[in-house]
Amino acid sequence: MLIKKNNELSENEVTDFSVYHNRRKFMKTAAGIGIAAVSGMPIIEASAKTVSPYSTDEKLTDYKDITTYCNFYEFGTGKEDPAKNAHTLVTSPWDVIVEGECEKPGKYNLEDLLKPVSVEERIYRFRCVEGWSMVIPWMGFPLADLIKRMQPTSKAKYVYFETLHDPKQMPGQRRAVLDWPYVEGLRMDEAMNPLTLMGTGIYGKDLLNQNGAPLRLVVPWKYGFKSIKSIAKIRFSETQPVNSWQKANENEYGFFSNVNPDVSHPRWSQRRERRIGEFRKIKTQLFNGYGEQVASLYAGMDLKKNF
Ligand SMILES: Nc1nc2c(c(=O)[nH]1)N[C@H]1C(S)=C(S)[C@@H](COP(=O)(O)O)O[C@H]1N2
Ligand SMILES: [Mo]
Repeated sequence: MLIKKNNELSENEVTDFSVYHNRRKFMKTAAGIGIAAVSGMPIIEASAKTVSPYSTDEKLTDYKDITTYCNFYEFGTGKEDPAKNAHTLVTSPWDVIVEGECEKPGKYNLEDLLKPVSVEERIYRFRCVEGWSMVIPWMGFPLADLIKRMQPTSKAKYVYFETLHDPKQMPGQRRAVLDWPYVEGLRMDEAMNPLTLMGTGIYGKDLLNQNGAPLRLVVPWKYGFKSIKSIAKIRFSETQPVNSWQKANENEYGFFSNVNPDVSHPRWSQRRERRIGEFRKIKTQLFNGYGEQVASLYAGMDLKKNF
């Protein structure tokens, strides 16, 4: 079962950066030697190939910060609420309903859904619309792998996602903070982009409930709220879905929500961001720095209108 790949590190290894980085270096070198021994290639060149071209080498955010400074309104609106409250969520067994415009709709057990995928590590910048950011070593697989298996029809123009709706397990859903369940959507080309991940873990371990276990979306060039947690339903649709934050306030939150320092939130600037764990602010980059991979998706679009 490939989801186990997330469990390679023990708890105390995970909290220690140097061990984590050394292990990564060791893995790279070991893989490099293996390839070099077979092919006679220089070790450095061979080992470089084992690093995901999509990963940033910026300083990682602390595991503790990633798992205690969270947004997950199903477990409260405070940043520290999800880590305290999310233990009531039962993530195994877990089903994902796939429906709409595809050839393989159905109710899938998560283990079956994950069996054919290979989980890999991707270190991404993650920018929240509120102005903070993190650098997170995700475990996951490209959403495109899952979409292809579901064989979307030619009518499938968007992919819609829904979080589990169960106020017994998610006490925040007893209050009308948002229109539950939390929903999100991507245009098909955004969903198929190789950067878009289905996240299953962080720092080589399975996701904790507060980070969206057992399965969440990770879209690194968009504001954090697009990365919907604890996904229980996926629908292929012909029409553009309305996401939760858009429903809550369409003047402040749009469908695309691409990270863009030139488009202010009506109540604050998006020019700068604070990395969690650091004090200084840094400049926010267009598409969160992933323009090379995704700018072409929006060619000819007015990004001020399509915010
Ligand atoms: N179901 C659900 N998904 C959600 C949210 C939420 O409240 N509910 N919050 C979003 C927001 S605003 C952000 S910034 C990220 C936060 O992810 P993290 O807490 O794992 O860093 O999750 C997103 N996904
Ligand atoms: Mo957010």
